[in-house]
This record gives sequence, structure tokens and C-alpha cells, in this order.
Amino acid sequence: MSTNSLRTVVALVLAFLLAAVGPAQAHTTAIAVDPADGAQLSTSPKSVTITFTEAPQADFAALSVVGPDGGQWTDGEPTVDGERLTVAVRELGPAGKYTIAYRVAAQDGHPITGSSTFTLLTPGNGTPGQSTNSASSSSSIPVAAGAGLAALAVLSLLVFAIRRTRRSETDNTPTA
Ligand SMILES: [Cu+2]
Repeated sequence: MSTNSLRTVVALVLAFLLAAVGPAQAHTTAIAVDPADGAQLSTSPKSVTITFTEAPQADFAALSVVGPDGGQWTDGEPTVDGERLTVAVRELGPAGKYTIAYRVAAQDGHPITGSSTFTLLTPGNGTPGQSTNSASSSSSIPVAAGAGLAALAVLSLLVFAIRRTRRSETDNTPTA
């Protein structure tokens, strides 16, 4: 690979890095969560809905509800309808804190993630579903794509740095 193409690669990698770690605030934000953050409920909600300032992309949407037991309490896949991201919820089980976590892609591609909680005061008779929802682990939601991209970029830079170091160690002839 020539020095010029290496420079091009590095430039591209840096561009990707900047895109990945760029402005954290997306142009779209969630303006409402139902049930509201901190809500105390005596019965199971039928569904969970996140409302955004502008419609997110229909693809890549994830919405999970994880109970105090660690179980996944959503029923089926989430759907995007205009500005609203909704998922049906099973009849809940144990009383305690349930965590809602969501991730959508804005129209400009920015990921939008967030979470909130509600508390079930009276236990229900439901049983949790399988954790097939990709948003089931709230900590892994926000950065999966960005982290992968950043790791790739760092790796590329590392390879480039190693090559350059090796060249300067072995090649002592002037490069003018
Ligand atoms: Cu944006």
C-alpha cells in the first residue's frame, strides 16, 4: 500500500471515529414515556410507549422491559408508528422495579437511547418471556454499533502505527 493510500485510510478511519464519538445529543429526543418514569402502578400496563419529537426509523428499533427478576416482560417485537415506539407488555409478575430501555435510529441515523423505570406495587400472575429482544441488556444498547466501529478504527490506526514504526526501524535510508 502506498503512503498516499495509507493516508486516505487513516483519514477515513478518523472520520469514522469522529462520527462514532461525535455529538451525543441527537436531533430527535424522547419527550414522553408511558408508563411515566417513576410511576407506581398497582396493575400491569398493557403496553409501553415512547414518544419522540420526530418519527424515528422503523428499522433497528428496540424496546425492552426488564423486571426485578431480570426477566423480559415485553410481548412480541416493538413497532414504530409515527413518533411513537410501542411494545405490548405481558401481565407482570413480581412486585418491584421494572426498567424500560429503548433504542431507535433517528432519520439522520443518530442512535437515540434511553431508559426509565416504573414500580409495580401489587404482584401480578404473569410469567416472563424469553429475552429475544436485542434491547434486553440496557448497558449494551447504546454503544454496540459505535463501539464496534471505534474498535475497528483503533485497530486500523494501531496497524498503521506498527507498520510505520517497523519501517523507521528497518529502513534507515533517507526518504527524500
Ligand atoms: Cu441527529
